[in-house]
Amino acid sequence: MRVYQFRHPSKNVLRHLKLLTAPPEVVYISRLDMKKKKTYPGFFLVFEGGEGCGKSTQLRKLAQALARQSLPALLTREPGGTPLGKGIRKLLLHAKHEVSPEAELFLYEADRAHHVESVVRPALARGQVVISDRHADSTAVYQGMARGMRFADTLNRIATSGLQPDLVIILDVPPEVGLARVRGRGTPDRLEREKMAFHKKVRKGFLALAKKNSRRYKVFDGTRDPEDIGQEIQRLVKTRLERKGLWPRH
Ligand code: ATM
Repeated sequence: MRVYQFRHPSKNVLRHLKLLTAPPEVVYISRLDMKKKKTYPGFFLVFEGGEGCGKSTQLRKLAQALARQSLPALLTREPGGTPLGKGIRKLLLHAKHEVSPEAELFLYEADRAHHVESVVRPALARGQVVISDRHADSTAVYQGMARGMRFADTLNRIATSGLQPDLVIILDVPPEVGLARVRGRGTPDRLEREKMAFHKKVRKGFLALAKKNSRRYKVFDGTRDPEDIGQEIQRLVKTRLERKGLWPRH
């Protein structure tokens, strides 16, 4: 059994408990991001953005371009990248009943924990390129920044066990534009039905993340011609894969 605790206990506390070192079954959240970080030979790429930003189109284009270079990528998504996740996705997006903000946060993290452990980490360990339609930054933004759930980042660190994407591509569109695109697709899901103010916070949240780390996050204007965006994304990804020795394929 693992026990999660925020900080490593001080020497005084350990002495008081008559322990020389901290019990091994305790996982310290403050240290989680050091665990296994960047030790995989694969490449983890994530697409993020608000509703109707064009993620699916760009993800497909990139996967096709990589396949042409004999570099097949593993395409996956959150929520819903595993059989368990598919059930969670249904609960989250199409529930007829109310979902409390806390339950919503835990369901996204449950999907993520299982997805990272059973799909993403094994593929990265095999040296594959993994492309995920959304990951932890969606929780940081939707549940953390837009809903105001203070523990979103902490729970993300538990669910991902410190795994961080090599590159996050954010497709940025004004919510008015994105929601108009989505409306044309049929019945809006639970999150698409949120107020405009919520969607504005989501957009602001993604841009704020990108500002903090300009190496990991790249923002593309999602209102531009999808062909042009696709070409730019392919160039960027090629450079990053070259740096990691994954392009060209040997
Ligand atoms: P997609 O439709 O892009 O797959 O995303 C599902 C929804 O789940 C999306 N909102 N809508 N509509 C964003 C939302 N979401 C979160 O709120 N938190 C998360 O952690 C993730 C992964 C998605």
